[in-house]
Amino acid sequence: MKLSQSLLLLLSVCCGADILSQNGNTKPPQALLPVPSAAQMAWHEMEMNAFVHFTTNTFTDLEWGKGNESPGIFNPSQLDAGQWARVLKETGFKTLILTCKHHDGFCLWPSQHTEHSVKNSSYKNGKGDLVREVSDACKKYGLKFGVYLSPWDRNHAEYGKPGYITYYRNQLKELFTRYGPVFEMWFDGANGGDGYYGGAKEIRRINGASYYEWPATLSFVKSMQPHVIFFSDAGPGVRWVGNERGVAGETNWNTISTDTLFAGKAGIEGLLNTGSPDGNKWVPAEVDVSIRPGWFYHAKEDSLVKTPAKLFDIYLTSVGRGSTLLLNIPPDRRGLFHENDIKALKGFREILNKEFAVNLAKGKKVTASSFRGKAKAFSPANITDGNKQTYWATDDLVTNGSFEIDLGKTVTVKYILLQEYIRLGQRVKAFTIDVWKDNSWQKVAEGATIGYKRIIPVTPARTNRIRVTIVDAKACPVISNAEVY
Ligand code: FUL
Repeated sequence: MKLSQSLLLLLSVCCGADILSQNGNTKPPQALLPVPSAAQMAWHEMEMNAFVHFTTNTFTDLEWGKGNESPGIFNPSQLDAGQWARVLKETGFKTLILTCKHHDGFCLWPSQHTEHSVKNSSYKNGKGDLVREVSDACKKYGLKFGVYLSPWDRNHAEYGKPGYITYYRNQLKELFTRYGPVFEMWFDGANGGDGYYGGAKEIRRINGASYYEWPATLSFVKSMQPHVIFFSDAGPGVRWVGNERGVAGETNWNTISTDTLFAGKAGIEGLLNTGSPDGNKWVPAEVDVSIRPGWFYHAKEDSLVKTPAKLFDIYLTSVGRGSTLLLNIPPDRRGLFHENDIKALKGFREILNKEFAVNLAKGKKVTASSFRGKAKAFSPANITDGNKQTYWATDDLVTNGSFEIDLGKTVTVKYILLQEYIRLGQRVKAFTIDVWKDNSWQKVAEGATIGYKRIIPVTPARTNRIRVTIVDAKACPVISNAEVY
């Protein structure tokens, strides 16, 4: 080791931050656990996913089918899964999650374990397989495919008894071995109550914490497809956001302790909405919301499709708060996305394209209160370089600091977008944003968490400089990106 290197090493140790490696280079910050898995990281980057609710409910006008529906009523006249996938692709969605079986128990694929499926429907004279058509359409349009298989089954005679668990796993086996990769598996929290149950027509209650033997079921699915992400209130892949209005917590931690959580547990909505800063697992919130009041298509809701402006608001309270949006678009009785829904999706896309047309911070000069080991690898220039793999970081003991973006000219600013490099954990606990105006810094926003992505709308301000201050963080801040619109 050269003298200068030993001096540097000594200095950094004396300062309480051993951030130099043997060769004198500054080491990157250590990961602050928990951190996302590779599959969770890919899920964060999807940002916009689509849900498709379709079953006999579409033909009975119900939201929760009772389980006594005749399969014969399922008869979409012009079904075109290619239309769904094309519209979703064109409007910026990355995936499609299909209700292969909802609470009524009707299966959209010809399962060999029940008669309550498309094989006894009028659709294609019983020769149809919707799961096949939808997974094929997803492949054709480059969308990832996901499945919803309701644990609660109001049709099945053995629901509530051990035999149903075997049935449920047999169905998972069909879905996970026949249709190619499944990126996400949805386990709904609505469980137990009255139903047809093979003709018993009674109320059946189950213990949500133990009945389904989830650990064994999940390992069984993982043995078939190791990369699948599991959604439920308790994850383990992603968690419910605690409401169906499209709103993630303004403070939104990707971390939560799941020890006492299970799907459907009452009274946990608040916790699911915000997560917890000291949570011991990485289980980010997914924002599921429907484009219509109901999850299934009802003609009487044709005039109640959410407007493009409302969808944009939801985007800001989901993706803009570090979550992933899961927007439901229910096909109508023809088996097509309705014209009004398509119009709303296209209008939503136009707003996104317009509001986020030009990133005013791209490639602009950034200075910071300090940066890690004064090394270029961690310099504030990484924040505007357009590369999400590079980041600004401070020394280990420095858990606050600020950076300033020089926009080069005076412009009108409406949104500031920030991203932490979450591969090293979620860190920021408090931040403020100021704009330079009338020869002083003026605070335009403050918040707690940033996470994968935070988009902060501000009252439009004319300025040429923006300052972001990390007021407090769990460990040295690690910021990969800032954009200004
Ligand atoms: C809920 C279900 O009961 C709704 O019908 C819908 O599927 C929604 C996504 O989850 O818990």
